[in-house]
Amino acid sequence: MADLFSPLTPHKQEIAPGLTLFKAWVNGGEFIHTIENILNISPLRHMMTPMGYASKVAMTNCGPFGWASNIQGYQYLPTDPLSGAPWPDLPELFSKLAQQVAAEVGLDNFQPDACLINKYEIGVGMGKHQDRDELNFHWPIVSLSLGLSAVFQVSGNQRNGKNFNILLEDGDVLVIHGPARQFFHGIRPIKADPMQPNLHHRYNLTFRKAH
Ligand code: MD3
Ligand code: FE
Repeated sequence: MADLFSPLTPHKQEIAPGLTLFKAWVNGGEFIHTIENILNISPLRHMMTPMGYASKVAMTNCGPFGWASNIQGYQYLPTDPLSGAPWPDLPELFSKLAQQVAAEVGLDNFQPDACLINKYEIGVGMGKHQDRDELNFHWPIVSLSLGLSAVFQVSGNQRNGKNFNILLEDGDVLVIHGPARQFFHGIRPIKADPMQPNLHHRYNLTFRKAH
């Protein structure tokens, strides 16, 4: 019998046209070692924003291109500004997941060339924004959530539109494409989970095609 303690069955849920949530799609633990290998090469850092303050979310990248922010603005770069070396390779574990879930929403041949890794400590969120630094909005953004849960807020094509809240839990994958691709979205400050006192943060991986 299903009870509160049974793991959730993986399932696909269309929240809105272009916004598809894949609940409990992966075993989050299987990704952590791979992420740690990346962080040893390109460590997490608090990037400066064009507004002149350090971002509260810690970030790094892997893949041919990495998203970077500084006082000048945002851009995709082929090398890590901290080392001058190329970003760590995009692991096959990541690119296969991104390609498989994109195919589930009818987008064949999605080959991400950028993976942004965001780390949220408790109390940290991300303000409302659009993702528009990529060349071709035909391609989706595939997001993987790991660790602590987050409340993701999306308000359609207007920053101040009506908010829709979506819970993103460990192992959930969200695919954003088509009419949702330029939706405004943000992350509410992360809360500790009294049921999982050993969890202290959340990771989010976004797979993108920058070029
Ligand atoms: C909906 N990251 O890195 S991922 C980002 O959880 C970002 O770290 C959040 O927003 C995070 O830019 C949310 C899910 C996501 C990503 C891009 C979207 C949802 C989106 C673009 C349009 C609409
Ligand atoms: Fe975003």
